[in-house]
Amino acid sequence: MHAFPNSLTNPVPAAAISSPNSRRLGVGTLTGLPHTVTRPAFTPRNLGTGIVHLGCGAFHRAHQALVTQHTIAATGDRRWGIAAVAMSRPDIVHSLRAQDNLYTTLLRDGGEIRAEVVGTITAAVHAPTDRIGVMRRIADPRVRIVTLTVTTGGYCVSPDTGRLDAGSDPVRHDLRCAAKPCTAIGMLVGALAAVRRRGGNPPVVISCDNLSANGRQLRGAVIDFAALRDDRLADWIARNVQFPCSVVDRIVAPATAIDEAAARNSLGGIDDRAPVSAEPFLTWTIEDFEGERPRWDLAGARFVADVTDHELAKLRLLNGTHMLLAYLGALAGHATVAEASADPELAALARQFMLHEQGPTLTLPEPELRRTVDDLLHRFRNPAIRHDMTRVGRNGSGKMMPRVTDAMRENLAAGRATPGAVLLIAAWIRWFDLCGTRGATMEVIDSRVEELAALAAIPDPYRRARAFLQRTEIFGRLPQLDRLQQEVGAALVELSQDDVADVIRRRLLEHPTGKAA
Ligand code: CS2
Repeated sequence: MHAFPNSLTNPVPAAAISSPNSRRLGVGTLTGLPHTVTRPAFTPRNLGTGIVHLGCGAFHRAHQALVTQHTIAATGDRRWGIAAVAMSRPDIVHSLRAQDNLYTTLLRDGGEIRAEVVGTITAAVHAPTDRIGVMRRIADPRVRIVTLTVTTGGYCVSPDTGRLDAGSDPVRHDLRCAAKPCTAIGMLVGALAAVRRRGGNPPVVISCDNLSANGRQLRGAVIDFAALRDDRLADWIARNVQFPCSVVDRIVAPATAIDEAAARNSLGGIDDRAPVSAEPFLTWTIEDFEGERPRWDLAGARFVADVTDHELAKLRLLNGTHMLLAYLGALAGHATVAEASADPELAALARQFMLHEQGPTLTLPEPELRRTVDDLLHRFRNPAIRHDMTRVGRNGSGKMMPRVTDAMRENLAAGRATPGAVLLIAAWIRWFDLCGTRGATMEVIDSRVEELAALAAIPDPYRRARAFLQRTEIFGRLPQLDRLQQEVGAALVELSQDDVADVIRRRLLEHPTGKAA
């Protein structure tokens, strides 16, 4: 039986083949690139497609697509090309197709750039205009792995219940139009239903997003969605489909005109309209699973029995501190994480926050914690990565719990003070006051922006602090609410009156080690 009706399975147009004279990156220009540029060690056109990736953003292209390239180079196993699916905007699809799906990764450390042309993308697909094509590809028996970077919102999970948000508009749409879903969850369920009808093993589905227990959240959302269509399908997915958790760590900044210029320079004058820029650091930890997979472990990834400790350390040390630097850094007038972490007060606060607030909630031994903190501060300071505050600070309401307040709750229960988390929360609230005012550089992008802006309008800072802190869907259930209200309220007053540097200096002196006062 055909997985999808034939009339609807229009093949995605083949990538445009560039002419040998083109000044644009493509198969025809690959051989003439300067020897300093690393090229695929295989012929890109000879790859099969064993992976479908949903969310063809810079993060995927600077990470998984590159690791897969190194894996294919190490093993010669040509089955693992990637059909990369853009979930919303078509620009990246157009750019990739115009250059035979090739693009450059620029690994930047200060002034140093290492350029590598990546050739693992076998097809660039635009989901909104080819939803059936996406499902057809996922259901293809040669596809053994589906990976996702669709951001937190893409999982359609309600923060209140941790299960599928069945009442949200996109989910309701996908339940009505099962044949043409718009969400990643709807597409996965549609494709898995086709695999079940066809028979044979389903692909393994791996989340690469920055969520806690990302595989389990994804599994829950997919099974909940399937159950709303057909209980037997939900049951089949629960028994047959593996959703390992995975943790990716690489700081990737969105590409700008500067990156295009840097790519052209590295490629000896050849244009690349889809370069990605990232730091050299990279880790990828994947919960082990049954079945075929590329030997990503030969190219820097790790398969482990359980990713939990690694995930907590990454979310709390790196991502939590990113939030601290973004919210306070923007209030101090810094435009990027690199600028903020070169500021002595902010750097001292970030170090204290990691060592004495986030660190004690993790299983990392002290010397490893210290090493990780030093490395992170070095990574944050990388001036070549323009990680702007609005981007790092976006969707704070969805990031607070896993990155900040879960640890804060543990600290309070253990009698440890939480001055960094208090300042972080106060600075985030302050963004709502300042956003849109004259001279403010930050922009609040948040799925709850309207309701939170209404809370931010409460004139009394202590009442305002309480109104925020009571939002359990953002912070979880916080203990010692009266004390926290006083602390966040006082921080709000100080941040509205004084320089950020003075506020930090005063508070660092009050709690020099973050221990309970
Ligand atoms: C950042 C992450 O924007 C953010 O939330 O904290 O994208 C961060 O750069 C990556 O998780 C690094 O691995």
